[in-house]
Amino acid sequence: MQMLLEVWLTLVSVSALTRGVFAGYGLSMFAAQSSPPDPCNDENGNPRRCIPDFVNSAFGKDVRVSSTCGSPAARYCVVAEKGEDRSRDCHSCDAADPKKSHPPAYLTDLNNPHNLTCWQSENYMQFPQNVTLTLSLGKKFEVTYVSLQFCSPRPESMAIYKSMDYGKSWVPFQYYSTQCKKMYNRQNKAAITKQNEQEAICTDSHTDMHPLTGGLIAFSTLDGRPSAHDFDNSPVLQDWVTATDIKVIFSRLHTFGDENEDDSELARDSYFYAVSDLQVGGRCKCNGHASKCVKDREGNLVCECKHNTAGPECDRCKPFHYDRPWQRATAREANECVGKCLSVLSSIHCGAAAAFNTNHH
Ligand SMILES: [Ca+2]
Repeated sequence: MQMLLEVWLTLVSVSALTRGVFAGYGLSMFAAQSSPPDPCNDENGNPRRCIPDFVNSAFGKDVRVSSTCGSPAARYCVVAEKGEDRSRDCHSCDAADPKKSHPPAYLTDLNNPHNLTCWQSENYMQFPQNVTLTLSLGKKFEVTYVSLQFCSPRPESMAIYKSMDYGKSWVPFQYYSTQCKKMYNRQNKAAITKQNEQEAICTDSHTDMHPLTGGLIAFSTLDGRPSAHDFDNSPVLQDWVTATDIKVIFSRLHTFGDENEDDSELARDSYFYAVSDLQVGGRCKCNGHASKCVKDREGNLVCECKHNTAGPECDRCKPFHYDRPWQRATAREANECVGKCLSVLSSIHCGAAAAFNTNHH
């Protein structure tokens, strides 16, 4: 690494000298000649917008969960229906036995459709009790969707929240309920207009008790929002999709209405939340100035900033590059940060500093 850096610095100095006084911040030409195609610069070395790959940012991450079955071991029963008949097949959830445990890690492990692994709550955590799942993404992401695949029936009511400040404050993303007004004081399927594009809506779609297993809830953050087709020019929606943390609150269980009958214990042991896969689809937020996110020296996820930008989201200009206000890149304009270097000597200095920053992740 050290040797590479030295070679790089030497070449940069030579390149700066040969290009003379106006070479300044133009490192990009050099980069284009000596390295594989750079998503942040075109073939002529001119800066262009670049964005990290689309990923499931929940994958492999820890989810904090308020209730998990199995401590102590407990019975749970799975309901199946055959025509009019309902049968219950009972098992044991035991956190101490790997074959019978349903830990939170099963929410974000590799999702193999032929071998589903399900996190499962304790039985009958019914309204007004709730069950929460909280996921920290580690930095700002631009979230396209949040999806949950259920092993149990889907909840009768649930809400998805996001935080933009690492969990200090939360705003609603979306509500699902058969009774939007009663549960969340929202109208069912309210219209989104240009005036309220940052408003969470409540819907009774995807709240059926059936299928009893395998149901999906998928919230698409831009769906139905008027400025979605012009996302580049909509700071409101750019803000709306930005999240550092995601929280899901299961508010009310679906039941067959038998939980207060004679054999209520059996019924109650049949009602719980179970989820095989939680996904948060999106891109690491770098404002068009990085093509990937990497771990820094402290182990934090940060953008690998280009275009003379800096900060965890490439959200400011780096030192000596303040000649133009920082701006997000668009499809048309890279909006790179600019700094002048006035002499050959300072041009070497600027070039070296830029190379050092680029290499020093
Ligand atoms: Ca799983």
